[in-house]
Amino acid sequence: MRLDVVTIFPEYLEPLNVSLVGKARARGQLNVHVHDLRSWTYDRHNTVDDTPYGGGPGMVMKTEPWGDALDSVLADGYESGSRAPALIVPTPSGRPFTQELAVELSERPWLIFTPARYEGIDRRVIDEYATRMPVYEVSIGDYVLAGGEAAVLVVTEAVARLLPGVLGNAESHRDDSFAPGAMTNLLEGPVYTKPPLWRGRDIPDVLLSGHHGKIARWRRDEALRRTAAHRPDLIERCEPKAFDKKDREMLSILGWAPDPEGEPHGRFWRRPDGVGE
Ligand code: 6GU
Repeated sequence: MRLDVVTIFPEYLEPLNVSLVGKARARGQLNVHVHDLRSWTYDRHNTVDDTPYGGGPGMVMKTEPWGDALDSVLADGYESGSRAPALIVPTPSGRPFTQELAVELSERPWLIFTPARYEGIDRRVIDEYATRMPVYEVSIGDYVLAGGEAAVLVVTEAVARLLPGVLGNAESHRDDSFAPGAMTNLLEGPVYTKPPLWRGRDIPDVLLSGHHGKIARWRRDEALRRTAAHRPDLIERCEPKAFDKKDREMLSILGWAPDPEGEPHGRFWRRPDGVGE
């Protein structure tokens, strides 16, 4: 996979040299090019922004540097044999970046990222390139960052670990929290390793029992407990048929019941306090 990033802060992308993404690059599984947007400015001040039409606070990134940068990146990529580029535009007004989208992006051969500072990029740039290639405007969460560079790091890491041969044991993406298409997406419960006693704290007995069935059940219960506490929306999204008898018992203890309106066995929703139990 080829990745291009065009930014006014190339140093911000230094983490792409480290850890999983850095190793994938070193192994030739990922071909990363970081470009300084200011290379495509021709005035004394290397201007990349200007005041917004219609007024308002902040500055807007100008069309010409982005247009020249993207034309040049595209020409270079095509010359070196890359094909089927997709443009990834990080923006708080984008669609949510999810594991499902990470999987989709990991199947593309060439991603071009356009992280912006200021109030964003002149809309005509995105509209122009959308006539030539798929454009994904993505947000990494419901908060506002000063720029899209951190989002590029997030998306790149989520995508890179899905590439064939990048993670040690390639079998296990299916079991990731948020693996797409699963009937249940539960958060992982707690994990433990040696020593068995640390500052007076021991390990849940079941994990030392060697009883694989009981261990799997305990892990499932802990996942349900944690998901109910931190992400009740994920419980509500689960297919009810994905819950076995023991799951239903645990959910009941946690204050959840099938929606009686839902036919025939509704999705689980949180019982109003004091009803049922
Ligand atoms: Cl992709 N960019 C910025 N600037 N803020 C964000 C974001 C992206 N995603 C969430 N907040």
